[in-house]
Amino acid sequence: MSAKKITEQTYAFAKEKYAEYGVDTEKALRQLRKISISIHCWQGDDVTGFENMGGTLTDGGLQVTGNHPGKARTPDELRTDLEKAFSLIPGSHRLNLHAIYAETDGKKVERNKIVPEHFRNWADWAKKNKIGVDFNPTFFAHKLASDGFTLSNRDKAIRDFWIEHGIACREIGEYFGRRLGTACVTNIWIPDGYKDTPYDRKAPRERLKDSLDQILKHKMNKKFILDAVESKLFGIGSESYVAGSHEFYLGYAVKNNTLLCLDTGHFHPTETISDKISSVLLFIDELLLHVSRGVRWDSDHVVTYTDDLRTIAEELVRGGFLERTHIGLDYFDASINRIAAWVIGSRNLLKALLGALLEPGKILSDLENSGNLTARLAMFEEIKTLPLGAVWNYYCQTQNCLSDGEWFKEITSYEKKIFSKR
Ligand code: RNT
Ligand code: ZN
Repeated sequence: MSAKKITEQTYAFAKEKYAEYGVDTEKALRQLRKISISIHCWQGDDVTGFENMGGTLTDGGLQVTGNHPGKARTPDELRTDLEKAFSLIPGSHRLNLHAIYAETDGKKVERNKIVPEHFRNWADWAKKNKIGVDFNPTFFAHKLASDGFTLSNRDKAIRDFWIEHGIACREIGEYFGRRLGTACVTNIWIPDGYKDTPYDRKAPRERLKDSLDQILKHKMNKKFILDAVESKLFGIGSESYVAGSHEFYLGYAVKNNTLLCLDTGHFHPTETISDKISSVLLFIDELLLHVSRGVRWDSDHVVTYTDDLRTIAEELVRGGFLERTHIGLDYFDASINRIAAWVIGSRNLLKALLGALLEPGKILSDLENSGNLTARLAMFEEIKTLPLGAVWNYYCQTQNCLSDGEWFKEITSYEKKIFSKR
């Protein structure tokens, strides 16, 4: 039997099996097709960007480790690698870009002076490939971030530089939204904080609030740009205090009607963001997720198919939150093939979402509401081994994408053909 036929037949059996639980697999696949995840460009070059071509990440609290060959060194290399990754991820997805990926034609352009023109190649490429773009100002890897403070710096000149950068980036976000006809989520994350215990926790937060107010003062059309703010608990060099904490940004987002970004790595190690989703969405309109995987700390490992990931997906589906949530990936592992890293994380995220869409929600909620908690537990455990893989592979096939067991061969041959020459 051909591989295609096997996939179709195993799907047919899986469909029947799910139907026994009242689950319509066709409906789940239609819903999955509508989900676009925002794939982070920075996995392709270890968060280096093009300001200092051939360089590495310095100054500002992010750490990439590993030296697997094949790192993209130029915008064209990065785009070619992204095309390969996109071709191995079923469905249509978005690209998440950072300001340091500006193309300035070899000229040194300060971050507070970047303009949409520096992103024209990206926009052309996205348009051609029918990909929406999300954007991020880069408040790290810069000499004016080297004392650990940007928007909350006590030096007004430094603060102003970063405020100007934030404003410039919103213009660029709006440009992407207009050109591509899909709102560009423009997310602010800053590394600001202290390595050791501060005396004054208040002043940096007051300055941060004021800087954000200045950046976001100019109202822009939400059809083109959606502003988001991202908190953090600690970072490298900011172990004791981070100005932009969770409470800070939750309050900021509620008060100023911005999106809130929850990064899975930015909380205490036993704290999960899945439990936060249904709370914060009672008070804010839309959410941005940075799906990552911390190992012991915010280590930004490639997203794997963990309980943590599945619970996030389940919360989004059960709560009916998919429409109000922008799902992005955020990790960087330089010790393995970078295209595979994109593909593995993205496919896992989609698989988790498919699993959540295939939950027998009616049965589970009836059991819960009738107080039959023993049967609820039994059902939770039983459905873990339903044939999700068969539905997933069928989905890949219908999206003209290679299924599990097939896609990795493409990575091996790309590595031989392209990476070996870099
Ligand atoms: C850092 C934040 C932030 C970055 C990217 C590169 O801890 O998670 O989102 O990872 O902007
Ligand atoms: Zn993040």
